Amino acid sequence: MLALARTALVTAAALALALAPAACQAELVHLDDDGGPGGGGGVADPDGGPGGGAGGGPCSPAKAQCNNCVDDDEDGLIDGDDPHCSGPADDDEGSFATGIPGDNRDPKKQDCFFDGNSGGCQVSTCCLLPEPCDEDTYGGYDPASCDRAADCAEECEPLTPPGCDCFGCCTVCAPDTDECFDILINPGISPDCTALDLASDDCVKCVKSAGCSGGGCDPEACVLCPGQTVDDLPPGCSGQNECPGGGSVCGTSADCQPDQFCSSGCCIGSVD
Ligand SMILES: [Ca+2]
Ligand SMILES: [Ca+2]
Ligand SMILES: [Ca+2]
Repeated sequence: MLALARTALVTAAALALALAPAACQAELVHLDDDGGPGGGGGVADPDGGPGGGAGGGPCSPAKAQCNNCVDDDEDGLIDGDDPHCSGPADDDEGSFATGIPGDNRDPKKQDCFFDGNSGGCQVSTCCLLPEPCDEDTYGGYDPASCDRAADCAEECEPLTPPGCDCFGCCTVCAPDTDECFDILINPGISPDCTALDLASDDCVKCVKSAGCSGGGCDPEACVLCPGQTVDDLPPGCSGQNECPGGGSVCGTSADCQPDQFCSSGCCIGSVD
């Protein structure tokens, strides 16, 4: 009898765990609808790059769109709170493009998405997509390259926001509905995807790499996903977010170390 009760308890616990992700989504609080889709933004600096210092540190009007203290696309989320901002050098707050010339455009190979360049350690795009992978579009599937994701960790994990893997597979939550999806945000893969239309086929759904990650996001554990603010956290968090791995909580980049960037409420590293 005791054994039977114990089995039932374990089964109930397993069931609760299995149901947890769905419950999380259902309980998410909707954001204020005070922003609306913005008209502006989304255009990269025509002369190629952000002016006045691309690195982290406190926002200033001379810096790139994602670190200029302004809600460029008028969606209610400023700079690192905006899911379209991959880092302080990202000069395009209105889309998942980075506004950095030549950055992250390869549909077949993915490198560290958050280091502001293409190259370095790479995995096949198919490592990050559900099977079966369309190899005509995304190139050959090299399982060995998936294992090499861990080689990127030392360099890339410090630059990767919570909720994303190193290659730009991120749990992005729509600012207007707070519905969340795992999206490969690389504009080479999802060129027409924006946070306003995450459910569409324009936003290619992905499977995160286990080998290289900025840490998971989970509002139930008070860790914000890209696109969320503390207003989206459950009451138990008391309006305060937490960061994976004991990282530093921030409101803006001014709360972080001089070379860091505040992304979804957590200080992350940045590159110049
Ligand atoms: Ca901005
Ligand atoms: Ca914004
Ligand atoms: Ca962007």
